[in-house]
Amino acid sequence: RNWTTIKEFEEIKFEYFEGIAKITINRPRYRNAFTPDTIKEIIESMVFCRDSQDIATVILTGEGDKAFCSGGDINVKQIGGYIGKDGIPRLNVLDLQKMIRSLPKPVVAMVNGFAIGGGHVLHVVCDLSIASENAIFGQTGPKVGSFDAGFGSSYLARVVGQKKAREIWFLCKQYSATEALELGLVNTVVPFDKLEDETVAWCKQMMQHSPLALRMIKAGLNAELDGQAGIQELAGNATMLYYMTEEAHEGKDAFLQKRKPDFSKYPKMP
Ligand code: 2NE
Repeated sequence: RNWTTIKEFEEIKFEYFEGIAKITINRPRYRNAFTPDTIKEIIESMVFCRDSQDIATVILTGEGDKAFCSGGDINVKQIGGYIGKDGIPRLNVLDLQKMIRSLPKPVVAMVNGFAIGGGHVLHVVCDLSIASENAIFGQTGPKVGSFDAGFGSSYLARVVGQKKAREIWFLCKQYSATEALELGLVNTVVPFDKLEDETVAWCKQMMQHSPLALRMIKAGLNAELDGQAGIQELAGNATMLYYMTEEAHEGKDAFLQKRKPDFSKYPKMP
């Protein structure tokens, strides 16, 4: 498959192929652990994906055959958070989690090995997860002095249920791809050498469908869980659709033409 580079980064690869963007965490030396700079680069790529007319779906993955992502890079964890090039401690992976959830296009985790700690949370918040047979899943926070009590816990519980979510966090065990499939934590499991083909096939199938329909479904599924922030997102989509109607333009045109708007001609749908 001929992926072309969209932009060169230091800690990720950002590539394109036939409507699909692929973001690859490129730190195999550290099992694709992320630093604040890795996350900044992914966020920049996600903004590009959101705005691009040529991109319909996004794949998030890790370089190599060992790890999808092993969470925050413990080497740069300091008092108050993870330290990047600017020397400021932060936990900007939370911004990325929100961004993945609100990106108005499907984001697919292509889990090619360990999805551990904050790396596990990243696949959890993706819309779909396609795993290779060698993938291993788990949280480590309570073992290494961390936790994610946000999406990493509450959304996980929505996916696997309360008991299992508590087990995953309290015991910090590792789960095979087969176990993850049984838990509903991933959508399918394939041999490693079929992982990209399968993931691209899922993306291509979604790309045959109405992007607006997928966008609304994603926003609706989020809204049920995300309180006012979720409703805001769903409502933003409703506003976008409203702006596509003549009725909305009548209001705007009347203001600019300094006349009273006439909304009487627009249908009052049952
Ligand atoms: C991922 C795992 C299970 C892989 O094990 P294995 O045996 O395949 O590899 P190994 O030898 O442990 O790792 C290879 C190299 O990668 C580094 C290791 O230190 C090792 O380096 P060397 O010994 O060769 O020098 N490495 C692996 N993960 C790293 C990491 N996260 N940061 C820095 N270096 C890392 C195994 O490596 C593992 O359990 N890794 C640690 C996973 C972990 O605890 N991650 C942090 C969780 S907390 C978090 O991510 C988080 C959160 O809880 C809340 C919010 C945000 C983030």
